[in-house]
Amino acid sequence: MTYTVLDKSSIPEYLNGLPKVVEVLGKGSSLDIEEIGDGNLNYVYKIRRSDSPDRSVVLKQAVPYLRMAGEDWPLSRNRMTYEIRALQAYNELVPEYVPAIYHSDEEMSVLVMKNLDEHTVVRHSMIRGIMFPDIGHDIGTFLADTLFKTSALGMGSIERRHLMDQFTLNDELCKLTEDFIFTFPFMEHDSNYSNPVTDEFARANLRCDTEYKLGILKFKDLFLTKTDALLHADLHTGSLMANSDETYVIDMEFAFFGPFGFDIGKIIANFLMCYTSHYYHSADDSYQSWLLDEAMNIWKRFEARFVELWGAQGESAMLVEGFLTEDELHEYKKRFMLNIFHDSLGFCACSLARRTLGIAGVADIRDIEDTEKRSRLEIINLELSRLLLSKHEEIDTIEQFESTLQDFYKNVNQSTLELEK
Ligand code: ADP
Ligand code: SR1
Ligand code: MG
Repeated sequence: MTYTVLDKSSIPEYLNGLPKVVEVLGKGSSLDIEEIGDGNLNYVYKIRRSDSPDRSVVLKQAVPYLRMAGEDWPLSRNRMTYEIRALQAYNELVPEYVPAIYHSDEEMSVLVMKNLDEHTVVRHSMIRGIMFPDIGHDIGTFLADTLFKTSALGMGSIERRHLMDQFTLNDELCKLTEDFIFTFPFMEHDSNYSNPVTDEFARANLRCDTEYKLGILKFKDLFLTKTDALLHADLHTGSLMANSDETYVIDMEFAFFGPFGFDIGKIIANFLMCYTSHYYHSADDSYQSWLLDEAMNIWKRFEARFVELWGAQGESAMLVEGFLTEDELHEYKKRFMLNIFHDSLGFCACSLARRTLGIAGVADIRDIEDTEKRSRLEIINLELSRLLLSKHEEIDTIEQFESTLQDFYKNVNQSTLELEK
């Protein structure tokens, strides 16, 4: 079907022509359709059968511009092609963590998928102080399975290059990341968010700090050049929908082959920004303790599961029988995992700063109306970004990372924390 932008009036006819969707929704009844997109880029509709509301689907369509900026900011809609391909790949690799696909159409830039109505967007719930018992474990498993199984350790060379070929041209979204994560926030740029005291801090402490900027460039370089594994590439708490039993990952339109540490660092950064925001949102530190535990669990579970998958793997593009002795393999694994860990800390540092200074902030902090209180939290994010970027190669274990964070938060100036609600 030739591309047309769907809306509430054209969706019923479109869906009626799709047998797999008709299986879910049934035929004949009228449909209740609601646009629920709260993301930055696309339109998302929840569609229910009027006479049987438990029969429902979600339809997501990309439009040829950036939704958050409007039609004046063109952005190719082929981003949906990559979301479709990534969701198909994830449905093979980790079906328990992603919505099932009922229909996909690259021409129409449309995806019709399972409605995750019994789950909430984790970012919103975490701002409200909701705990998800298995979230760190689930994210860690998702990361290990998707990253290991699409890496040169988990696939043969030829098969892997064909998979990579399906994602190589997600060019515009990779460019958005290069600009909005690794460049504009670290210089004066019109697209940046502005809060006077935070701006002043960034000017005086980050944008003129050569070592900090060269550190950011190290990670931009990794992003531009490393092709370790298929990344989600926009893995933040707004890309997770969960309840107390299940965790789902959505919104993989940025998917491409990039460095292992990128997804890991970004999601941990989002837990840490939520931690910081709870100096404002919570009356005591109990929710912060839970957040810190779960952020650490992400890495712990990732590492254990990645090593487990590696142990069960036969030959791969990277390793063939007889090349390494047992001792050499042990040493190789140790260095390999340490490298991923260091890179994750560096990407975490980049993410903390970009969500603070750049166009796309996190609601956890950016939705706080009082600019002065918000600024105090923003500066905590920036201080932490500075600390982690400068120390990412010195922190070798998750225990050291945890104690670094505990010391950092202990030292945050007490007056900064006395945020009158
Ligand atoms: P964008 O690409 O524009 O960021 P998202 O994929 O993040 O869009 O979706 C926007 C919102 O739509 C999500 O925050 C969530 O509220 C809702 N949503 C997306 N996918 C589903 C789904 N499968 N089930 C239920 N709600 C969904
Ligand atoms: C213009 S940048 C928009 C941002 O929103 C997405 O969620 C990505 O994080 C991207 O960087
Ligand atoms: Mg998106």
